[in-house]
Amino acid sequence: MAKKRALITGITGQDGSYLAEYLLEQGYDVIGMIRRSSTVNFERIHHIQDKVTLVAGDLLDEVSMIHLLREHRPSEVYNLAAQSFVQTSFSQPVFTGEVTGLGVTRILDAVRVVDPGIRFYQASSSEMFGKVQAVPQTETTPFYPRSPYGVAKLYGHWITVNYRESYDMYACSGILFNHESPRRGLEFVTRKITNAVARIKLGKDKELRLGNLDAKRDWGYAKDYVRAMHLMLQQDTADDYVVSTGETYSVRRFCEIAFGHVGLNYQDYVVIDERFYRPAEVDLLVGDPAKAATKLGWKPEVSFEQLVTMMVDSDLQANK
Ligand code: NAP
Ligand code: F7E
Repeated sequence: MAKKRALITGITGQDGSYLAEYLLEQGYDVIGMIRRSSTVNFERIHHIQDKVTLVAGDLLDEVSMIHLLREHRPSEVYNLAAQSFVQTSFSQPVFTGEVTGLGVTRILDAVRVVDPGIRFYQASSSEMFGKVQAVPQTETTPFYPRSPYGVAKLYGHWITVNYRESYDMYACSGILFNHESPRRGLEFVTRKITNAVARIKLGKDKELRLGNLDAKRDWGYAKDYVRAMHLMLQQDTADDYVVSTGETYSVRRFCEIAFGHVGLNYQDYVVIDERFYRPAEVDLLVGDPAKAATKLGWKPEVSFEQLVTMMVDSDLQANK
């Protein structure tokens, strides 16, 4: 049987790197779309660089994606690329809309033009629930985004549904709740905390400046979540799924566990800094993963405490 071939946009990101590893393990040919930059940023994929094919393309440029789809003919496309940082979306709302929102139309349309039989995964987000209209959030909970990022993701979600319904494409939207790992970008609160804990423990820093400690998130492990992406594209029909743990914890609790893991009290080091507050906040997210469990047979394997301590341990090693 011919090898399956997948294209991943955003392969240099946290999820892209884990998904590439997972698909290689499943025997796929993996094509990774990377955007041109003056310096390479392959930190997350350097260990698999010789096993994947990296090709240039950009979500801002539909023609680049038509060319690479024609040349490489994947059977599955995972659209993970995005301007993914909520805080930045407030200062760069138009750019975020171009990449995170309209970018989805560009790649979906490139797929439609080249081969509408290609299976498509869109990286949608719990940020679409924003000011939540029900607890816990399910696939049928009404959306109420609270940032330009959330608004852009909502556009990406609905254009995916629209292409599925208009052109009979196998297009899925994975509504993923926050997922973290030692590869998480340093600007996101979890990694910011675990990196600071390591640096403080090693005597390299003295304090950690944070914003809203009372925000609650449903935090899972990125490596668990990429399995769900793959499962969504292996079903008889395309559909949308919430992927989450079903548990929620505050940023404060994350700090407590992370500092506690190295024998410190977060209250001695965390300083509240207004600069890290957002113009509009998402106070509480908690997803109901029942549909993913029943229909995909998916469940998370790493607990919240395991995730926090894994990230602290990794940052202790990296900062030595
Ligand atoms: P990430 O680490 O920020 O990675 C984003 C990726 O997108 C990077 O590879 C980046 O490339 C690429 N990219 C950005 N702009 C691009 C453009 N114009 N053209 C092509 N590539 C571009 O994000 P992540 O945490 O892995 O998340 C993956 C996806 O899931 C994102 O769409 C994110 O919005 C979504 N999501 C994430 C979470 C989460 O908790 N992690 C939850 C729900 C949804 P560079 O390396 O060149 O910057
Ligand atoms: O913030 C609060 C902040 O930036 C989490 C992205 O992957 O998940 C992510 O978006 C919470 C917020 O992630 C700081 O106000 C407090 O309430 O880690 P974050 P996010 O905004 O939830 C969703 C699902 C995505 O789709 C996104 O792509 O933590 N918080 N103090 C802080 N956050 C940051 N970054 N920095 C602080 O100092």
